[in-house]
Amino acid sequence: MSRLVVVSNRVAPIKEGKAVAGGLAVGVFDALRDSGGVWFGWNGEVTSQPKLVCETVGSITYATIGLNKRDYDQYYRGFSNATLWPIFHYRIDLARYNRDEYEGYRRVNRMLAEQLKPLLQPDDVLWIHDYHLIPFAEECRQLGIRNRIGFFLHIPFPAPEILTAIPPHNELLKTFCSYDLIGFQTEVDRQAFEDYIAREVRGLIGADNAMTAYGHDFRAKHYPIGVMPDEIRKTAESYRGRRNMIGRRESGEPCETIISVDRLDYSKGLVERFGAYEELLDRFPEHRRQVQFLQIAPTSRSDVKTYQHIRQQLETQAGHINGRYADLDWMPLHYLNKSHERKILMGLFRAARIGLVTPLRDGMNLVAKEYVAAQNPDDPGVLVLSRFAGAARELSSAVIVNPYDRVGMAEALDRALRMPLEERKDRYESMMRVIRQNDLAGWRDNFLRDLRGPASRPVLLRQTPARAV
Ligand code: GDG
Repeated sequence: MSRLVVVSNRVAPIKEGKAVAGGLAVGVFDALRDSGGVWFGWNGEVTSQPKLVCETVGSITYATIGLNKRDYDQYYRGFSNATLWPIFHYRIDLARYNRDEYEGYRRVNRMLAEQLKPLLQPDDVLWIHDYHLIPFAEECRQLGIRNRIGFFLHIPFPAPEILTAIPPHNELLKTFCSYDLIGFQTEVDRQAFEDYIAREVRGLIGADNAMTAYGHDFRAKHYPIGVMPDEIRKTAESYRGRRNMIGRRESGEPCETIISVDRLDYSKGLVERFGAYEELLDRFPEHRRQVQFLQIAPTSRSDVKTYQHIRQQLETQAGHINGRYADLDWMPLHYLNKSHERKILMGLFRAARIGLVTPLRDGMNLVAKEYVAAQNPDDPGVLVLSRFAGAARELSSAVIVNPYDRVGMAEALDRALRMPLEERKDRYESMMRVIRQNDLAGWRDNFLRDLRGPASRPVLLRQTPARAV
């Protein structure tokens, strides 16, 4: 089997024999170990003199490099996280566009491709991850790299009307079409991409996910990312930590727990969620003192301005809810900005009666799948899930909510808190069937099988006339 070369914005620091952290790292790690290969990307450091460092552990070489301050500001904080992230999450209102930052984004992609080139062998297969690296294949082609290159987008792909708000959208999408295979989380995302290719570029849409645009033949398909349900269940079962931290009031009397775990990000809908919880306590007084809400939200991208703003907003809201409802022995809302060990999270998921996952937009949302996989099959909790999470396409047996509907979310929480055991079990079993079917290994193997398979030969099915501008 040909070697695999994985390129992602950040490379997870992995040492042999040690547990690896998140879902993506585990999925990619197993594929790299099986075929041998290279994991290449930014080491997370900002330094004046970046230097490529290669470290080989077993069959995997970790090749990492720092970024200088200008590259970090323009490529990472700028175009990636202040333009692409908000626009791909439908938040044009939070996006800014700066031409220098876009130039920086292109420059860093070129620099990364140049650094990777000497490490490549002729039959290596390259798998590039996420929105930071959209032009990466184009830069590789410019350098004469002819290897098979695939890309997986972890975040949503927006409808063309939103995407075209990015001034160089055409140039950006042209570079996107240099990949041999483009993977999306859901069919909705793939369809949005196809709409752009058909309407804006007059590309050719063929059978079997094949497309031709800007003179390139490629395929675009959806591959929903999954989790490892058995590992999660074992971890959750074995967690014997401070179980009393949830499920009890100070007085020792039992109460139900609602849990949410998200990076502190405006796309995750935390402000709307806090509002819905307040509405629950307001509208359904019988739940007061009987329920507590645990929100774990480790900070992320704290040097991007919009992230500082949302943090202040949430602190005010949390203080307001606790000030209004807390009692001597009952704190309605526990809001923690710290990250926690994975085994603690899985144990908390299992102990919580409700998993509340309500992003305003999310590529997939692994927390939704992790919460379900961690449950006790004999007494499972209820997943309350936003219709705007990619996971809602598969987990249709969750209680599906619209995160913009504060009262509707409060009613859904009330319903979930009262849900009888039989209904909870039915919903859990139906969700587990999907979670097992589309697990993390399946996601990775399906993508790599298609990437290593025969090259795309598009058949013309439809070509849309050019739009009047
Ligand atoms: C992007 C897309 C897509 C969270 N807090 C802690 C912690 N986590 C873990 C969760 C979960 C992961 O981080 C978060 O994954 P999500 O999928 O929920 O969200 P993003 O970080 O935005 O990920 C998303 C994903 O890529 C994969 O394709 O699903 O749509 O936005 O695994 O459990 N882990 C630990 N401590 C924490 O405090 N250990």
